[in-house]
Amino acid sequence: MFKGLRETLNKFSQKAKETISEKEISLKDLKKPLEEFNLQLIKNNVSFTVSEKIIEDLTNKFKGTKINRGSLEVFLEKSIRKSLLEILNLEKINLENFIEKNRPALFLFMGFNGSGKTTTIAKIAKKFKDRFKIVLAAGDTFRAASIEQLEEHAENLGLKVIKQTYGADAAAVIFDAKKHAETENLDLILADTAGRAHTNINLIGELEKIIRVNKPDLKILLVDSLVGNDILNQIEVYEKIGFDCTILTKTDVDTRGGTILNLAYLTKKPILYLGTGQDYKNIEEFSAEKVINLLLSS
Ligand SMILES: Nc1nc2c(ncn2[C@@H]2O[C@H](COP(=O)(O)OP(=O)(O)OP(=O)(O)O)[C@@H](O)[C@H]2O)c(=O)[nH]1
Ligand SMILES: [Mg+2]
Repeated sequence: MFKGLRETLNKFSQKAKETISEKEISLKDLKKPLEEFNLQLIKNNVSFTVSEKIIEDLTNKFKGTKINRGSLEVFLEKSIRKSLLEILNLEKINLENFIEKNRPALFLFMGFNGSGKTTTIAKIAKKFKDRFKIVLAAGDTFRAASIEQLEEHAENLGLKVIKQTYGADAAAVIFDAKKHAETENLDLILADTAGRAHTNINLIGELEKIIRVNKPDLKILLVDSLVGNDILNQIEVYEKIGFDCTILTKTDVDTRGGTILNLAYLTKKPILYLGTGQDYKNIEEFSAEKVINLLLSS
């Protein structure tokens, strides 16, 4: 996970030490290593705004001080750790308490095509199904085979799916699921939606209707780790609709790693989970400390 970013962070202080021969190091000696560091961050998908913040943090730490060459590595690691913590230290949501408080809680999964909505619904259902009574809502009435895909997961997990036909009003499907959960005294509704691409204005309108009609308790935005620069556009689209928190998927297949920093810094919203593979068990709770320790490990 986060391989490229991890190597970049790891190598930076090492490289800085190698490049600089002075005994006492000040900011001007670090100019070149910092430039190279910035470039590497960007190469590993860290967006310009975020890399700028990290470089600026380091520069500010160094301003007006001279560091002994021997303590440079420790100094830089500490400074980077602090900068990363500022980015990743997001508000937390305790989902179990949240579900208890909002029973039946409606979670709405949103995100671009292929971002991992349907798979993540199944992973979360599996995680919570022994503790809570769950129903799935087939709110993607648009993409071919999407209902069958959700039904297959439901069958594997022994859960019920509320569905209509393709082309049906997604808001109505989710409304039915909500009513079902209320009558059956269930705890949690996990609602799938169709993948949104920016050109699909009508699908965005559909999403807005789903929200207006069903007032989800939690609107979750799914982002694929491989999204690259398009993350800015995706966040912009969903900020218009509104979302409460995010899930970063496919961290297992992303060799760069910068997306997690972008997601945290650009949304400032809780990251609930990281997707770490295609199996139901491949989902990990997000923890800033864990991610930072991993990023700074060799
Ligand atoms: N390696 C890996 N693959 C994942 C992960 N999450 C989802 N996938 C895969 O990504 C592909 C798309 O996942 P879906 O869950 O269908 O995505 P979706 O957002 O529902 O897609 P649409 O319904 O088409 O918008 C599937 O092949 C999943 O198995 C993950 O964390 N790691
Ligand atoms: Mg889907």
